[in-house]
Amino acid sequence: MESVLIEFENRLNQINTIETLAQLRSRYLGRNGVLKEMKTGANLKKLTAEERKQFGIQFNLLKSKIREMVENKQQLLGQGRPANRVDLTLPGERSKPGGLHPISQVQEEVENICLGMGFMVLSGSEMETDYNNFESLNTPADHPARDMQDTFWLDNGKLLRTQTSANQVQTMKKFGVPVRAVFPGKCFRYETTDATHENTFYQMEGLVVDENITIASVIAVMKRILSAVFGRDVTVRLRPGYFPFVEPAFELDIKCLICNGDGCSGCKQAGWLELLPCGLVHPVVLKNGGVDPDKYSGFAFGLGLTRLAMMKFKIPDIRLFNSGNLRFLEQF
Ligand code: FA5
Repeated sequence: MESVLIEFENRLNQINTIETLAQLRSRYLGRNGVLKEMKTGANLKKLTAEERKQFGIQFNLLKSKIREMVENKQQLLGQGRPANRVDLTLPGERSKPGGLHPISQVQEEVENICLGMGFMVLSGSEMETDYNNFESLNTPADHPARDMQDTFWLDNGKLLRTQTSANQVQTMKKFGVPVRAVFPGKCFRYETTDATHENTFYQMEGLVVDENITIASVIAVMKRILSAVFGRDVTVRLRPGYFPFVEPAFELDIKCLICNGDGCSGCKQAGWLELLPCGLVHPVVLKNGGVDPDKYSGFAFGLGLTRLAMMKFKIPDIRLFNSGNLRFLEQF
């Protein structure tokens, strides 16, 4: 047995291609190879039972040694197991470039339009204090208007902001007046979802405080934003609204661009979609921001960015945006 191993080793040492290695392997381990011959050779019959047992043990050792040496040599020649092999004949793998989420695209577009009108673009915190989200906005704890926005309260006493208005007073305090800023961001409400309501959605707040600001100023800005986003004038309607932090308050609805006002699932058959409430900043809020309401006035609006993306891309169900559905997202 030892002589077989030595002879095999000598031959193996001379091998330097994978083809000749395969030939050597077959010569020793193949169906009619050296080892098979040893096992079935006539001499084996002459051995006693004990000698045959010893032969079997030695034979198996030899076989596994030869296998091991072949495998090592294979590795050495750069042709290891299939998993390690690089098959240059296979087609290449294409990497799919990612893209901006449709809401991010619309957000970026509106930010650029507002930057062009001289607004600063600010960001706020998604976790807010009760004071910033409600109290400072003329909405104390017992105010019924709190019921308009069901809130996710956190164990630490804070909340997930229900509206980007939470940044109004903070902005006035930080930058003083005159000030002209937009603050886009994610908002959260503990409410049942449907085709136009999500529990996590985006708004973009606009705030301008200066001398001689009137309701005409906010209407002009809102119209300018919408016609720039849609590349044409879109049909809107203004109706009285109510928010404790603006007076007077208005609701701006957009005529549904999916059904052109005929009624569809995207506007819940109304033909109109609530998009952009606004109003003149309440004197109490100006005071909370350290601003003199006798000298200054301001306007604020709360653009529903996710609903704007619905109208821009004609998406009939708001829930698709957060679905993580790649077949939906890959279209943008
Ligand atoms: C507010 O959140 C006020 N902070 C807006 C505001 C700002 C008023 C400044 C006056 C002055 P409202 O809850 O209506 O208001 O939300 C504003 C817009 O956000 C809605 O018109 C809508 O476009 C969007 N929105 C509100 N709730 C949801 C929701 N659950 N899912 C998707 N979009 C929503």
